[in-house]
Amino acid sequence: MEINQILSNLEAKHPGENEYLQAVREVLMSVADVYNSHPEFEKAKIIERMVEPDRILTFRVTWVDDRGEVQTNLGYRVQFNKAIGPYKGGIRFHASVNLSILKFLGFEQTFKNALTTLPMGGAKGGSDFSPRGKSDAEIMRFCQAFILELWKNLGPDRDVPAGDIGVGAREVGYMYGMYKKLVDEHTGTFTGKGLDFGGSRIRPEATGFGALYFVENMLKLKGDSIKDKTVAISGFGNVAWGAALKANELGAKVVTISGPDGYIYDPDGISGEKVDYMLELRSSGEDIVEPYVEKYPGAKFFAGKKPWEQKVDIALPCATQNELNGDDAKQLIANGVQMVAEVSNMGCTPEAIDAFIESRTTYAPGKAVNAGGVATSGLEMSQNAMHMQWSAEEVDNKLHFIMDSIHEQCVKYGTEPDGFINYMKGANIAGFMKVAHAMMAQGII
Ligand code: 2IT
Repeated sequence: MEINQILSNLEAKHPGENEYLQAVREVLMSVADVYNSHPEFEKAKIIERMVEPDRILTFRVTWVDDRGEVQTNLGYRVQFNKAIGPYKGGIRFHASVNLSILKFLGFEQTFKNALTTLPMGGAKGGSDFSPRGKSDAEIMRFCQAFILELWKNLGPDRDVPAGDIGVGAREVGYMYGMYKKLVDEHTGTFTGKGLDFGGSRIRPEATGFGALYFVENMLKLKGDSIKDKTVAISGFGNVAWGAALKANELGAKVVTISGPDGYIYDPDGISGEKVDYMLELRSSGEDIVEPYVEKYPGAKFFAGKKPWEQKVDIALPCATQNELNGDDAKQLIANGVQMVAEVSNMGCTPEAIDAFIESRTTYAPGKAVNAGGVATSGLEMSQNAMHMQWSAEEVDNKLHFIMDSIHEQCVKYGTEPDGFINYMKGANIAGFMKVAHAMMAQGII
């Protein structure tokens, strides 16, 4: 069947699931030529099978808040594809969470995990529970209630969750604690655990570190380096923090971070204790960045705006899906941006990606750039299975090697006749080919 026909059938079947349809469209358009040159894929209906999750779990999560009121949220786990390994992917707690968002994330995760070189299938889960303003005790009760429903479907060789937006070490600790109480086995079925109970060194930093290793690779190929480049980062969570740390370490100057309330522009650079302060801002639980300017008066706060209006060399969206749109892209291009690397999942809208590719601005998608996070989760699984804990240096070296390899795969499949590297196409084709070959080898199941 024609790719366009598959897409319109999917739109008819899942109306209104915009994020999911957006993610699927991007991958299918990228792989259309390759797909059409492999009639055996079409015969086995590889695409029709790949775009639907293996299984979707939906459940009610009821818990009691600090005032004694009963609260009910929705919980989900989308087990998308296990052709190359056990289901693997994060859990998101955010008011915006719905099935479309988790299906897009699970779909992306499948290809991202394929790119990591490690044997992991794709999944994503979460809840519309908002951690904003919740007490520690409320977060714990919610995490426990969530796992009481989900635990039966998890396991070290079955489905291994981790963090995502709204889920960090604290939430993973509470979820893993309840999981372990129920199964009575210490098999490390979550990643992003605390260092004292099976967590991996460098996992908190890994998404940001990996992203900067990827950016270094892109610059190196252009005969350039990141030293003295100005960098705009959005977000101020775990991913933005790791990216800011590594960007500074490599000699770049980070000038922005952002939150739902607006963005901070700090012309002196966000480095040293200012990067540590991001963690403090985050742990306040208020989800705002404005207090930064009270602490560091040399910086400016722009209420309700996004950092993409600043003139920078490199833009790193690190917040959430579709956070950089066509107008933002045009503004960045007009200001002479040299490179845009998505660290958030699907951070750019299709219009933004088109604008970058048309103007031959180097752009790389989240599934390649941010894969260091889940790759290090894979390394945590290996350490748990071996009952070992590696040094930070050992994990970091492996992460670096994996990011170099992902970059290589993108260049292999994404180099266009004029020499421009279409990283989106490269990442999509490389990920697709691996999953498709694994599915072909395992028969019609
Ligand atoms: O989007 C992602 O890759 C993550 N949230 C991390 C997933 C993981 O299993 O570490």
